[in-house]
Amino acid sequence: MALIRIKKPWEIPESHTTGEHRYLNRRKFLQALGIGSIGGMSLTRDFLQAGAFGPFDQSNIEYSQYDETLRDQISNFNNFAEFSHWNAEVPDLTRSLDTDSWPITITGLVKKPLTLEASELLRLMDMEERSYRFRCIEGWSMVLPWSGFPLNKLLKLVQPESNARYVRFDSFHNPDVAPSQQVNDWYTWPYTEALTLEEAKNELTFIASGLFGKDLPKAQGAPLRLIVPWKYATKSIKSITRIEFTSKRPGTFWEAANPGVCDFHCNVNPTDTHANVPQAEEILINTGDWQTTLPYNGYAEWVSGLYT
Ligand SMILES: Nc1nc2c(c(=O)[nH]1)N[C@H]1C(S)=C(S)[C@@H](COP(=O)(O)O)O[C@H]1N2
Ligand SMILES: [Mo]
Repeated sequence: MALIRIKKPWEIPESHTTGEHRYLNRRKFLQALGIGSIGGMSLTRDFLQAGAFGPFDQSNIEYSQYDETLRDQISNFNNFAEFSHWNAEVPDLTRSLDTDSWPITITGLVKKPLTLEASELLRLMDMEERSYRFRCIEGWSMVLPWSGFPLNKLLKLVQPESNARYVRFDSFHNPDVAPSQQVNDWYTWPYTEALTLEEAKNELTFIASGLFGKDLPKAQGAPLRLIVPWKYATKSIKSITRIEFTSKRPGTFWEAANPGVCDFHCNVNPTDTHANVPQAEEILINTGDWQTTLPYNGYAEWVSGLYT
């Protein structure tokens, strides 16, 4: 498939991209910066204690008490509730997820519903690479080079009906593979997210199949995930199995699990406080600098019109 490089006004210079090595070691970086013991860590801890991500064992977040080896393991750190609340465990646990054969259903209020393998869908699309800011509600951010295609291209393929107003995305439900789906019965599985149709059509809204020029790691949402750069990373649902066009607003995973985490839109907003975490600043993983969080994560010019 062709990889097209198109310069867009919202593009971030290459030099600002978070390096792969540094990205993979983001937890270690936070520790090296002293964040593991003082500022950011307590910020994270307060946040977690506020129950933002649901009930779990608090002892799991005391990274600093573990030895170097374990800290190295922690360096792979991904939020993936299906596998573990301990983000460090996620990369290992995702190994048993079979992403080779991955049917995706696109259904609901569309003229041309589709069910096909993720790999077949990718063959239908021209691939692009896009560096976007990625900002979690926990207060970390990075600039990551995703590859994939704009969701808008898929919309053109399936042709939403005139009464379609929302797009719902479901992740997988497979308790045999995902341990939290066996035990965390306070959650409603699958992890599900949604956008308005207008948000889905925005040129920034992206379906990613790769990162740093390689296939997405399983812990990162292989084979296909959503990337919505002006919203908190929570909205960027991983390992999509189903996309449904609806007339009524779908509920989302976090609205059901803990409404304090995010509202439906979950747009990056520096004036918000989410679950006791003020959102005015963020730590940039590759430099360790704190920087001011921008409205809509810096993409206001291209998306604020959606909300007027
Ligand atoms: N299916 C699924 N998608 C998900 C999540 C999840 O738990 N399950 N977590 C979200 C949250 S809160 C974040 S911060 C990002 C983390 O993405 P990363 O591991 O690629 O950094 O994925 C989002 N997508
Ligand atoms: Mo997150």
